[in-house]
Amino acid sequence: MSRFVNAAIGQLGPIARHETRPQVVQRLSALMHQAHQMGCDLIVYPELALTTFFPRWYIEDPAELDAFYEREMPGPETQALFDLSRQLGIGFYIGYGELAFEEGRTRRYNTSIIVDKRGAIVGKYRKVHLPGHAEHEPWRAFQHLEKRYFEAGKDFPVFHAFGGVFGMAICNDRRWTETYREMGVQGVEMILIGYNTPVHNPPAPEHDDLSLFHNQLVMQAGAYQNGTWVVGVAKAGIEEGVDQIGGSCIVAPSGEIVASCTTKGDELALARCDLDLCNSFKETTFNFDLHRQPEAYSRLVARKGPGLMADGTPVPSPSARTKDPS
Ligand code: CDT
Repeated sequence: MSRFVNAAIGQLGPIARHETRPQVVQRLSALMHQAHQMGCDLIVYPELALTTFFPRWYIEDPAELDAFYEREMPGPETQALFDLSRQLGIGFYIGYGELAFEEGRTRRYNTSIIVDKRGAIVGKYRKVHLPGHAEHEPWRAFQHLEKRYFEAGKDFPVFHAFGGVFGMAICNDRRWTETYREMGVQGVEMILIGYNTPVHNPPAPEHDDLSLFHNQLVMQAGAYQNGTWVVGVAKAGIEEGVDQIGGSCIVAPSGEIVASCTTKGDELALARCDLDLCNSFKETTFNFDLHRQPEAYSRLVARKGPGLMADGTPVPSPSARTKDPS
């Protein structure tokens, strides 16, 4: 049996700070038209795909900050993309800054949605792993203020869409084993991930040369270890002076990359993804019901970090560790 989903990567090049939603929606629409012409069921866009990656700035004026968020989805400036989706019969994933009013106050999330071929939202996800920092750190070449500008999401739901089980993650989430496993135990067959990843990470410049390697490493491992497709999509190129990686790709449940972008601009890449390719992984090596041992994993949810060692003593922080003189 085969269940094919023709999936397109809708990679974006940079979005300047002055670019408007209608301008961006036009670029997204051009990619959607191309994907439709290529017979795609689904196009995947990046994280925060409607604006520049604004957490790189410390913004003090609340009105200026709020302008980067969507109050409704679809809203007046994004409705055209939903209309095109319905007209062409193609679904999409997109990331955006969400401004919500919940439990008596305004909340901000780094959010993504899956939209089906009729232009209807079938799933929403709020980024769980928010990287960076909450306070202004002027020593950095640029800020990464996601911890200031967003609240963390609380779970990794999966959704029935495109004839299979779909999940979502956003950028930094893709580096965490737990992201994939949480959806893996819900039977996920395709995980859609948008990202904005600067080549340079100010606290760890020694990782800069490895940024593309790490991008592939985590998505390939996540796909294989959970027997799922993974579609990773960048906003790439030099955006407001910050160089962001490309490396958008589609990873099969085998862990193999089957399609990838080659530029750092607006670019389409596609693959014919058979969701039933997940089966042999989910039924053999990663048959969770047969082989997982949750009773041995209790620390995973009981604590955040190293905590105590088996003998009850605290684990020293990495930088406090000294070599045993013996
Ligand atoms: N957008 C986002 O989550 N970016 C982070 C940069 C962190 S620096 C390693 C990422 O994990 O790609």
